[in-house]
Amino acid sequence: MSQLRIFSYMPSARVYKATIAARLCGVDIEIRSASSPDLKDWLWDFDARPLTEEDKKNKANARISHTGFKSVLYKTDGFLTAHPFGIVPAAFGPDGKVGIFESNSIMRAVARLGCRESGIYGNDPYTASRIDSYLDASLVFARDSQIYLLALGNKVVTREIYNSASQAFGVYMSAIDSALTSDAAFLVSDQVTLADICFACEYAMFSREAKRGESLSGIGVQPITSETAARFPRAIGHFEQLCQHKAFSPDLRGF
Ligand SMILES: N[C@@H](CCC(=O)N[C@@H](CS)C(=O)NCC(=O)O)C(=O)O
Repeated sequence: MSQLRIFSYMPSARVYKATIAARLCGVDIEIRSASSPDLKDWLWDFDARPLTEEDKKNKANARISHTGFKSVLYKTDGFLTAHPFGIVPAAFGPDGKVGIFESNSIMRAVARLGCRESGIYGNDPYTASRIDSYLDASLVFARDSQIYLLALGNKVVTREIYNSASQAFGVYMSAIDSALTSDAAFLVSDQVTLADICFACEYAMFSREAKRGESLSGIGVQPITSETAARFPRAIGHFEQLCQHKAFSPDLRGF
């Protein structure tokens, strides 16, 4: 039996946070997934699976979606007890009772389950807390990033949403860039930590905006990431190096 089960759509850079961490600290994760459009045809549960005709008749599980999905989603009571916010990625402990939500917390769970010597969650309370600081700051950026990416995907992006995402991206990337001074190879310590994993996955997710050139030119703007290597050379250099790392490359090679 795996140590952690994650239910999500795939591909998902949110899930990559956990899979990269798992490679670094030796945790066995099971991933149950389908493509994002197909997840509406799945039962959202610890024992997630494609819906049967019988499941579709059970309206008690039919819930109004709220973020990133437009249709009804079939979430069981057990799923919502374990996951009160009803979102994916949704991780579960082996008995299916303990739900862990938010991709950063799922990644933390992996680090806690894994071998401590890996050092990916720091080796003392100060370093671990500094890693948490990066994860919290990344989640603040991720909120603006998600609003922008969903608006682009739904072809409803406005100048206001674009400007807000652009500002959030600038603040986030400036901080990452300035943390990576010439003698700092990683964000927090002298090795890869959850802070680096989170940054790499958030940047990978955000960079998908460049694929929505049509929606962006429709409001007369360029992708926010178009000048990014010149604006944030150390942050982008770090991202590129992480993409080559053997724990990251199976997931992030394509970025
Ligand atoms: N900040 C969360 C974001 C998760 C999230 O917003 N998930 C959305 C899909 S992108 C969801 O599951 N929505 C379920 C619904 O709409 O009911 C994370 O990093 O895990």
